[in-house]
Amino acid sequence: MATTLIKNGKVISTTGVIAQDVLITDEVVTALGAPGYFAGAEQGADKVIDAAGKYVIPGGIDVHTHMEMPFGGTYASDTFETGTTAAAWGGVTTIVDFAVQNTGGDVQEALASWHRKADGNCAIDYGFHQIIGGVDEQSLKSMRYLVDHEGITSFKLFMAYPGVLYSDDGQLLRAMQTAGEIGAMIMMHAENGIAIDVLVQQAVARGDTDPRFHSLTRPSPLEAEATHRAIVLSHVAGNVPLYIVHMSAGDALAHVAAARHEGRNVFAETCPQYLWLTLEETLGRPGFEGAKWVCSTPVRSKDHDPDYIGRMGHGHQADLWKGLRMNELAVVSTDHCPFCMKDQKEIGIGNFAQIPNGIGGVEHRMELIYQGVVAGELSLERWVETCCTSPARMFGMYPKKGVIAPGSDADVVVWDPSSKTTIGMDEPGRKHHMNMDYSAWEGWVIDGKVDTVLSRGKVIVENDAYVGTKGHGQYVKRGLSQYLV
Ligand code: DUC
Ligand code: ZN
Ligand code: ZN
Repeated sequence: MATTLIKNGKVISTTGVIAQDVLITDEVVTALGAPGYFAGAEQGADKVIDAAGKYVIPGGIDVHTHMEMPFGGTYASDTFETGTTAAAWGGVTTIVDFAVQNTGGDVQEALASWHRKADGNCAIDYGFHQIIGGVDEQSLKSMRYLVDHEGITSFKLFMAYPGVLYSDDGQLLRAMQTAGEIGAMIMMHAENGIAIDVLVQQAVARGDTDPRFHSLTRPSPLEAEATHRAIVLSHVAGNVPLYIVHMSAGDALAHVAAARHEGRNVFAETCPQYLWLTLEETLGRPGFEGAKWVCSTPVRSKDHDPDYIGRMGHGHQADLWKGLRMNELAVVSTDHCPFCMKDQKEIGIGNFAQIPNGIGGVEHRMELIYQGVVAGELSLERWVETCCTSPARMFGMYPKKGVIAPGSDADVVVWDPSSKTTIGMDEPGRKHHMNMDYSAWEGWVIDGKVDTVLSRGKVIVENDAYVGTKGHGQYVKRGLSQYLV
């Protein structure tokens, strides 16, 4: 029996910041006590972590990653080993990755192949959502099987990428009806892919091939329209739980806010790239450099689109931060889908439509959203809620994950608010552990730093070193969402 004591820290939960010591026995939290309460146990403890001046938070949970995903003619460059190790460096102790069924493929075989990629390779715990790339009798049957037997209770559908992962409205409705029968969550990539493909073809024909046209051919009204359509379909299917992924636009968010106001089971996530980055500063850089930030949904203009009448007279980012404060956006994930510039993003030189879509960020979410706390956009409690607790509740992992409480997995991060983190790889001292040849956040300086990370009671990051092991991470079978009335 191994005992770990974390003393003198301030424990942050969704409801407050409290000076408390945390006692861990083997893999679970066994008790929280007033400072000094466990002084008697300190002598016999196997490890004592002094968190004086630091915050103690539940391990981060990133519910949207794509390790080794085949996409855009190549593969996401992080393996489960490299990606989960980078996640650990960033204070993340659980990821939920997407197993992919392509059109015509078998769902259960797809899931088995994801298990093969992850099994024995992960530094931290992991679960899976299932992408349904082809809605038919067989895949609908498999959805039931996955809920009943595999601990997979959420299914992603695509309104974008016609001919690749796209489902039409009838297919979306059928999958939603099945989800309603089994209590599962539908996760939606909400962009009108049919209209986007027309705009892309027209732009390329005009010779508008620079990376910035990736965003300009996916205007926010087409995210808003798809979001609204998904909400209507989930309503018609019987108030089926719907979670819009990687929301980037204020006009799309307005539909989520309205549906939530009506009491529907509609939820959404956003990602750090939409909260902090703009089209002008990223995709709009000269030459091909903008390819680094090609992802979908796209990073948007600092102002609302020129022909969009801003609801509040400011840009998408302000709407998204406000949405996070108001719980219109419940979760921050990363949509971690890394590609190197060399040989991967470069596929799209001369044609933005060929650039593999994705940004790597699993390592930096906790840091970048903490920066929102420093900037006055969020409270400390809401930081923990959107990055740790709500992801666990939304996807059926609470209270095993997402909280520091007796009986919970001892997934804990000690966070140092008085240090700084400089993200990037171009200079010594900068932080970057993902398997990419660039950082989307090069040179960003964050007030705060991951100090120590424990995964199920085992220290995996301390003293600026990764001390975990490949294969420590276990598969997490998930229950139904705990966010429903
Ligand atoms: N968006 C991305 O940017 N990459 C992977 C899939 C997706 O929907
Ligand atoms: Zn998507
Ligand atoms: Zn994704």
